[in-house]
Amino acid sequence: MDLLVGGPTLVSAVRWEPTVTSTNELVAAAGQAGTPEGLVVVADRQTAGRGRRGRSWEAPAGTSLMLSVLLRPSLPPAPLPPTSWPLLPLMTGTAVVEACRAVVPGLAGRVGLKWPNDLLVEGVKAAGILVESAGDHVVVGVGINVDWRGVQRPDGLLATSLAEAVDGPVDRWALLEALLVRLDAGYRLAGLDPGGVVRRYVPDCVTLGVAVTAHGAAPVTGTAVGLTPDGHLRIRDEDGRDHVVTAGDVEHLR
Ligand code: BT5
Repeated sequence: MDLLVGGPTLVSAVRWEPTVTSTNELVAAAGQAGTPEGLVVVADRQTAGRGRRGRSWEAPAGTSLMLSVLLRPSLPPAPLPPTSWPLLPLMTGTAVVEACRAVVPGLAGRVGLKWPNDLLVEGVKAAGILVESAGDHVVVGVGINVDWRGVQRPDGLLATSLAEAVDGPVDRWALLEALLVRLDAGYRLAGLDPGGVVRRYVPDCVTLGVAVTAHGAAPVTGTAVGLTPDGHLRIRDEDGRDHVVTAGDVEHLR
């Protein structure tokens, strides 16, 4: 189903699909084929949903909001040089947390972002973000567990959903609209003021001030003390030395 929307200016078309392999895969293919910026693909079910670093994203059919947006950040009206593209996951995280709070008021004060961009509700993951780029396009993928009440969840998965958190229904389509509006605004602001992406992200980042281990080639343990202007995580070890972590997985130790 294709429909045009007149609201957010970033969005050129929203395509809703019952089942796809991965919305990121579809939108990346559209990006390769020269589709203009602003295509949004939303799916009810993914058979090969992707997480970061080759991991998978799993969600029972019809219970989640799973979408990908095609961006061409080097083109006007929101020119964002490739050096600033790493800010896009943080910008997306801010849009996700703000949209969740706006549509589900009961979440206020209980949601936050684990660096770089997992949405946690009281410490448990409820949404993930996967930003992938190739050539001159970027695919922003978002998966939000909307209502998993009474639903058989994937084996062994520690996850929650927005509806479980507030013990009440959550409108998926209101959440989609709220998210697209905020992605649009965040993207435009990122083009105008890349430094503002990190400033807007910091208040929602629950990793800051926490004892963490960053798992990478050389694991680093210490306290997450801040972010660099590029959005990288600064960890201070027990000897008072600062380490800058640019990517990878961070474990909250308490
Ligand atoms: C992410 O990866 O969190 C990025 C997830 C992005 C998913 C969206 S859905 C729409 C778009 N199309 C795609 O194909 N992907 C994007 P990562 O940080 O690597 O987390 C993956 C890990 O989270 C998995 O290894 C599981 O442990 C866990 N996980 C998988 N599904 C989950 C879910 N629904 N809720 C919470 N945790 C989940």
